[in-house]
Amino acid sequence: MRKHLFYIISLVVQLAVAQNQTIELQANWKFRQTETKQFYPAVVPGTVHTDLLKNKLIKDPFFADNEKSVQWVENENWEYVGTFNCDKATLQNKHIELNFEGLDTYAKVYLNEQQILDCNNMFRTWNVEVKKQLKPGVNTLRIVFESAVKKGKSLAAQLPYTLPGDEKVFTRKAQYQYGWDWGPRLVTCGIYKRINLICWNDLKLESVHHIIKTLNDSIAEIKFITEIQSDKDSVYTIGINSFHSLKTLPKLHPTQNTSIRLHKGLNIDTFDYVIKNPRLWYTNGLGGADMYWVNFNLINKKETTLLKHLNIGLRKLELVKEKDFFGESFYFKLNGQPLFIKGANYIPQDNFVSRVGDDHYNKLIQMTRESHMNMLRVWGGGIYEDDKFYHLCDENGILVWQDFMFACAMYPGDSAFVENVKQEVIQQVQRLQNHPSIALWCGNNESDEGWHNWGWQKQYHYSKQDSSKIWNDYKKVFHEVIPNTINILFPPLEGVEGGNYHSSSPSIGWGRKESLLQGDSHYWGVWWGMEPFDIYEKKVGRFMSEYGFQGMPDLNTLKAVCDSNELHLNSTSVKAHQKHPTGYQTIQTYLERDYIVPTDFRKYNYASQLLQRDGMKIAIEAHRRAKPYCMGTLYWQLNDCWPVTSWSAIDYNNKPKALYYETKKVYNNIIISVHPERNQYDIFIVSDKLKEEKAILEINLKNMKREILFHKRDSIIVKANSSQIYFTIFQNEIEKYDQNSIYLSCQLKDRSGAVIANTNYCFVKPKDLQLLNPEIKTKYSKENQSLLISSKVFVKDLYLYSDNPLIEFDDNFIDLEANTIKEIKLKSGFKYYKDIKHISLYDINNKPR
Ligand code: BMA
Repeated sequence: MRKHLFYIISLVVQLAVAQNQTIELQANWKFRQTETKQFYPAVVPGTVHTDLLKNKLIKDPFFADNEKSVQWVENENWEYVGTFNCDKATLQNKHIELNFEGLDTYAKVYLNEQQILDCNNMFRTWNVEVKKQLKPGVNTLRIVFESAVKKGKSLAAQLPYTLPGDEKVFTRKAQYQYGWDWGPRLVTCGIYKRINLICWNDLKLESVHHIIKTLNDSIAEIKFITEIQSDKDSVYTIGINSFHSLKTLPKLHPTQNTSIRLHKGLNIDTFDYVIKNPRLWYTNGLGGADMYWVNFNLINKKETTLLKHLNIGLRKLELVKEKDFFGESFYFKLNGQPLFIKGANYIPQDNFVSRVGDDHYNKLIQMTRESHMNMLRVWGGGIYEDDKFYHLCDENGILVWQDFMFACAMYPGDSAFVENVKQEVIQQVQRLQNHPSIALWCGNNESDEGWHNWGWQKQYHYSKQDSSKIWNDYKKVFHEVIPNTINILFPPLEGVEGGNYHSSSPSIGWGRKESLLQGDSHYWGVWWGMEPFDIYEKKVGRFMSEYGFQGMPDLNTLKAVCDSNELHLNSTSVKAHQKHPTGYQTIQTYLERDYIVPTDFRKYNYASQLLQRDGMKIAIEAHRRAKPYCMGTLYWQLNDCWPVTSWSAIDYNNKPKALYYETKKVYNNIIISVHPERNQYDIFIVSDKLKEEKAILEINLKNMKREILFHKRDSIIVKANSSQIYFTIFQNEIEKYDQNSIYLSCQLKDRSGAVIANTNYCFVKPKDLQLLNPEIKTKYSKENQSLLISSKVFVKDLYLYSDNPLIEFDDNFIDLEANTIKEIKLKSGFKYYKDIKHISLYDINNKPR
């Protein structure tokens, strides 16, 4: 049946070809540095750096410290020339447009030597009518990119003061390209997205967006708003139909036809559409992310032409900001129910985003789903992501907190800049608002916090007038232009509290106590403030949108960018792949607090990942336990844009770090969390489920040989959407034993005995644990493509690894209980199982070298 549906859709698409056609422009591209003679072949979409690399004109900027040697590229201007054929049939169309999905950034575009465009914003798309300039046969497109760094500097020089963020803030371009504390400085340029040729005759549907007017179990009333370009005054019939995307049996909802009168030019029309008994869209972990496929058809007697196809999800999402006893709440309600947010901050997947393909998006969003996240925050120093990203988030029930692309700086407020931002906002909001995943629009990352807390006024010697001008410019962009533009496009709905715009993240800087009482918080006392991990237990705000700690990437990822003799902490290459000014020292200081610090590089890498995991586990559990005071946790950061030691859970090659495996556990719908209080340990169970659950709680105090020193077993009911203490064990019970060689094992089981949640809690720091020699036994099961691992004693943090990067595990950095068998599946690379090796905490505590 599914196949059948695709036939219907593709038939409609074929008919559509007669009317409207969008074809990716296929041209032969070459490029050169302006004012030089030699052209080289180029790849579009692409960037100047990737083209220079392909032509062996620069070294790989990701390898060793090559980044330094390519800095000259940003100061040059670059020219791209593409030739393409245009046949007579194409030229017969009444309208032919060139559509540039993305040009980075200052670009003058010439078609057959006539200038057709002057672009200044990487985040906008550009459409030009080119029927007049096109000719039959060979046509030439020439695009000249001016150095964004030079242009930014010249704009900066026109102001009487320096803006924090320097030249980058004048250019609407991904800010991380200028270097970040996890990314290299690679200020690139180029045709980084597709160029399309759009041909049409009578009418063209420019955009469709929708507003859900009513939504309940029996009815969804939707208002579609269309923008249609018409070539003449005429009357048409538009038919809307939809399919529910049930995996097995798509259900067709009947077509609803409306007759409309179009005038020559741009027409804005609205269409009401009703779906009976709708299936609502829910986030990952709470039910299906049900979607509807909606078609807009042009109907005349002879044929039906598809004008537009879109996927929508039916959900009601509210951001609830309500004054309360403590301050002000900040949480989301999904379809009427408070929703605890679990996720991470997302940055671009590469410094050269044209290299990020469908497989990268698929893999990363799959990993996001598998780790039980229900939100990603697309951080403001990167890019508005590709459509593919949002489609995957829709389908997987991952909400998106979407920052506008401004970060950690102050921006100009002149009319040209503000108008440019306004056009960017219109385009991006229109492009993305249809996605059910879009939860929130946020003005910027940490600009408000920076202005109020980072001492810029002193650092840049601002006069009173400078200060008020800069702050007024800020307010113009983030308090007026952006929210007003969103409101015009999508007026807030009746019955939905709050808006879906938040001017800056965090609401208040982490140094101020109010930051934990209202709004969203970035807590950086750990890492930037060097505070111990335990402080996370106290510093819990209403919605924790950033906090984090660094860990090294998978060793194979580092090996791929370092010569083998460089694999040590003092090497140029390893240092080059750390962008925080005191990054390695900070890791070292925290390591010394909790671990015996290994000198062997692999063990150091392993320990750094454990350390990062420990910190995040403490933070996440504290946030979840504090529900409903705290209603969200997004750690910094999900991923990387190059191979680097950073705060990420998943490295540049999509290899999971210890933190990623922990996320799979600690973001589960139900978790057990042990919380030390003065003379006792409280056992919390946190549930994000919408229904209560009967379960059995088992608490066992064990020694390293799994002998049980204390035992408790209780039938309990885990309350829906709750955090509660279910048991307390007192210090005097623990003190009977040597605390270095015991651990508390807590398990929650369902009635059949299957484990729903479990955790092991140690009473001393990892460096003080007295572990026994594990003598690990491993069996390989060909049938299950898995490893069966066992040991006679408790094994802490067993890490399986291989020099072969093809091998991937479904779990790792695990605790192995004595005399039990743990099965670890190989997600890929099983045939190389013989290459698998392991280390565990024992190897660090007992053989530190
Ligand atoms: C956060 C982010 C980034 C930065 C990270 C780590 O505040 O917004 O600017 O990379 O801290 O320092």
